Amino acid sequence: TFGSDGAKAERMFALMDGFLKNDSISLQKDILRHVEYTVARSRFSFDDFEAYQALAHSVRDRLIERSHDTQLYFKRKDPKRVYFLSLEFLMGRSLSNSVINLGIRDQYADALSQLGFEFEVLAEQEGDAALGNGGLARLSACQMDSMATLDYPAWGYGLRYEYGLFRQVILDGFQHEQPDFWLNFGNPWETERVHVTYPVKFYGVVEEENLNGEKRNIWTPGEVVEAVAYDNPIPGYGTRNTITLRLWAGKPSDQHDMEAYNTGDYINAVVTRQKAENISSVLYPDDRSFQGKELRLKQQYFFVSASIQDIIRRFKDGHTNFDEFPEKVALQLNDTHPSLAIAEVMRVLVDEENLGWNKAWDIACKIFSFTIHAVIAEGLEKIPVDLLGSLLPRHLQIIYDINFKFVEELKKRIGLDYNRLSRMSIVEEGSTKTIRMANLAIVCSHTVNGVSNVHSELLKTKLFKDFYELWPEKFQCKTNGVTQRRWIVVSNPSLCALISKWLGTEAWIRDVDLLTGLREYAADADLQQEWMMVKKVNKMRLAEYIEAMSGVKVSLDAMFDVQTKRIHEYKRQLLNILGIIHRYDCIKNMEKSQRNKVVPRVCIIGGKAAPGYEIAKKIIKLCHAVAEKINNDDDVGDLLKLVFIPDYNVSVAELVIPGADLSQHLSTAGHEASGTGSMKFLMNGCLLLATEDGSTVEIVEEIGADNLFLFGAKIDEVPKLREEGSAHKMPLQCARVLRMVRDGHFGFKDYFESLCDKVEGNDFYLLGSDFESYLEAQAAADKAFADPQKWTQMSILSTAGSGRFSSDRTIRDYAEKTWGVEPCRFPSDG
Ligand code: GPV
Repeated sequence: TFGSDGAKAERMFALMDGFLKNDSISLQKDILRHVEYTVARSRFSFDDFEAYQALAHSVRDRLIERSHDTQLYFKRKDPKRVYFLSLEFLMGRSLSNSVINLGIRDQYADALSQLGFEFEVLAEQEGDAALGNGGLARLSACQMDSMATLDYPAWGYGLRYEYGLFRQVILDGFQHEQPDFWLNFGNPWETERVHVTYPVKFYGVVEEENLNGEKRNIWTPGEVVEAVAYDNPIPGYGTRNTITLRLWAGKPSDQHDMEAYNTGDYINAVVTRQKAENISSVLYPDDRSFQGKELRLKQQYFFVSASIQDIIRRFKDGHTNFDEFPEKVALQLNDTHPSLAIAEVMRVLVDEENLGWNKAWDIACKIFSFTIHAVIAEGLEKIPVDLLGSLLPRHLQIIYDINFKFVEELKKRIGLDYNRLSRMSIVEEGSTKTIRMANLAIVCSHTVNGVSNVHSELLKTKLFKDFYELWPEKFQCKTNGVTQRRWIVVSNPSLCALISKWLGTEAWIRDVDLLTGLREYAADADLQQEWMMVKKVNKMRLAEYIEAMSGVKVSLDAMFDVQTKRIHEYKRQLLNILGIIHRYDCIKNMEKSQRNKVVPRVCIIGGKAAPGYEIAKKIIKLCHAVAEKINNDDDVGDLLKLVFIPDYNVSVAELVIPGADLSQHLSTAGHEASGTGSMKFLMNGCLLLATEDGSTVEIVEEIGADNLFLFGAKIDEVPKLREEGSAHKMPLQCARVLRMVRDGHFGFKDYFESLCDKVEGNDFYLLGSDFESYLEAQAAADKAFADPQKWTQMSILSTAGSGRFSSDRTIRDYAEKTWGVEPCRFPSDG
């Protein structure tokens, strides 16, 4: 290739006229060239969507230049790289984020307006890349942005699902799921790497062979699927570095089934081959629950195997000695989903590289780190041994071997404490024998991370207590964070401009701790005035959206009160709805003359329920039933509105979060590992109403308990309250509200019965016992909102205190304390 031939490369680069230019005329030319040659619209009749496509392609060209520079530079410097393995990435849209990180948003806006287009309008044409479920998946996306911005030599690896997270459609108040075929109109951001492909093996048999006196395991697969790489550029902000998110898709393999062609059944052979593509076709929509499906296990191994092969190929391109592997490679496991990587690395090192077990294990233990997002043991992945043994026979053997050696070692350390040994074993004996993936990950990883302080403590004292006692040094905390690039700069441009104006610099976009500089102006009347204006503009945008979606007109003077996140019992959207019914009931029963004291509210709820999660679906229906009643009650008018925002996703979040006055985070204490939505609201100057759970505890440390509304049982009070069970008195107001639901005040009384039963039964999530405290916090919020100055000051202090919750801080911490990687910055000023 000419890459090695300097003179030839120089000449070609000269022919290309150097890098692409970013002045207005060059941008216009590039966009038009893509209209003509990429989108292929005749000169020139093209609509907004086609203009978006051409625009996106011109941005991609610039991203590709930077990716090339970055990868060549990494190759030359050969730093230790970190590989972030995750089955889910919730990227959302790429256009605005890309041009902002490239530093050419204004140039593009100008070029487009010269062509008669508006940047914002074209940006709205883009669909979301929703290759994930919720918090865990969006965290991966934020962390990719931070890894790029902080110049870490990082790669993301995942699966290129053809169908992302289902679209939520509401019919008659019920959730329906529709497929998200997001690739229908093409994906201008990705590049298919037709030559970056690897065979991934499944099924078959393992036989022991004796090769010159050495025993070796030979795995003859029953099926081979080819993995092909699709690269998605992730540009850093204020740097030329652009890293890659490499997603794998299934392709039929040439090695597979050639026999079938020879038997004459040509048509069937082709059809069978086509099935290979199914492997990456659809994202599992079940958040936090483990289903044990074969296809899911196939997906996990498929992306893990392709990624490991890719990583080893890159390592071998320049290194021959595997002793250097841990100096060049850090593998981060995003939850247990990719933890088969451990068995796969062992298989490759032992069976293919012939390193011998001990050496291979030594290497494996130096490269893996593991972050767990779960709080309770019930949700942890346990793979039935039968399933694993049939799909991946060699991996099952390897896991048994790992476990055997681990348990032997353990016996030496702790003696024959069989209870403890069986709790810690990677293999769980029982009616169905299973592999505990979290135990496998802990045994092999050098670091086990929790995602907030309280979560990390919980791992040490409850979930993985036995392991903590054995290896206290493995356990770390990496409190989650979100990227201020997307959650302020992209989604809230007016707030972004206001912050930069008052801080006198845009440096906070890379150095978020500078936001604390806003504290000194929190009481400044001018800033407060401007701050309120920004919120108003964002509320206006949101109000327009609400009206378009639901037909409900909302007043901008009302408090916009938002709870958006996946629907889960532990997140207690039901508590919110019961509180709204209570509010409605109070207004109805109030003297007319008293009503002017009521702080008007627009309650906004949004989020998807897993398709098989009945209770969550009932909560969505209840929300609609209550909304129907309230919104059509002229007697209540603007004092109270309730709207459900359908199909909550990243781009809807970008609209909703800046427009919120108050946001609710109601998890029963001890159930939310961290929570990251709250951080986005906090950055946008939105006040929180929350339980003292997950990362909220740390938010309180940063902004002070006076600047948010806390309520409810604390983490250590929960077990006792549960023990007392239904013995604790159901507060009257709560009972009254439930009675209204049971009596059919909102229709569908039979359908809602089981929801009410849960609260009035054992009330596992403590809605009853937290109810009064919840109402008090709501009253405190009303009172604060009635005083705009006070409210605005609290709002400014929220943004000012949000710096700690940037994913930049999280990623720097990972790089320094877990991965041992250093920045590797392409030498230029971005
Ligand atoms: I386990 N999380 C998630 O989104 N999906 C899961 O399957 C599991 C956890 C979430 C946690 O619930 C949040 O508290 C946390 O902020 C987020 O992961 C990122 O760590």
